[in-house]
Amino acid sequence: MNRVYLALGSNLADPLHQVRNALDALNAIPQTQRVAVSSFYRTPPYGPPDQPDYLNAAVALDTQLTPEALLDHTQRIELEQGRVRKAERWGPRTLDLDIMLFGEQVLNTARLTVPHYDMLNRAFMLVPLLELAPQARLPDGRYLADIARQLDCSAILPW
Ligand code: PH2
Ligand code: MG
Ligand code: MG
Repeated sequence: MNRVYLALGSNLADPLHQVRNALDALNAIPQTQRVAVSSFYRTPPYGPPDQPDYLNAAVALDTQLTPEALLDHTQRIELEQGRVRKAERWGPRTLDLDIMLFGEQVLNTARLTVPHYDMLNRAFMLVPLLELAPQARLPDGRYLADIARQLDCSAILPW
């Protein structure tokens, strides 16, 4: 069994509806229990500025699935909720489900980089995760709270 932290993001097609649907869908993943859900945050876009603000949140799961099997489910849920992959980097999306941490595992495969490759630069990922797990650490032992302290978290507001 591994404790997993997912980042949820949405800035199209009624983000609150998207995230609520996603939480229901996450509940139905086999061999997986949803342990906790963070508050919902309103965050300015990181990347191209000409897009709506995001709803961001974090979810803790306990799973017996492999990382790839869990990724199959999160990608299926993204597609079921109308996700269309576009060329634009960091562009708007109906639903983004990213694996931030998967137990203490470090993965660098064609499909998956864990810990999430850019989470240490993203207050919109760290603030919700730290709400669920203030003591959370990277596989190398560093505390995420220490990293978040270096970031500007002032634009991470309640939804
Ligand atoms: N996701 C992105 C790009 N930019 N900005 C915010 N505020 N929140 C996100 O979830 C986000 C983003 C690509 O995954
Ligand atoms: Mg993402
Ligand atoms: Mg993603």
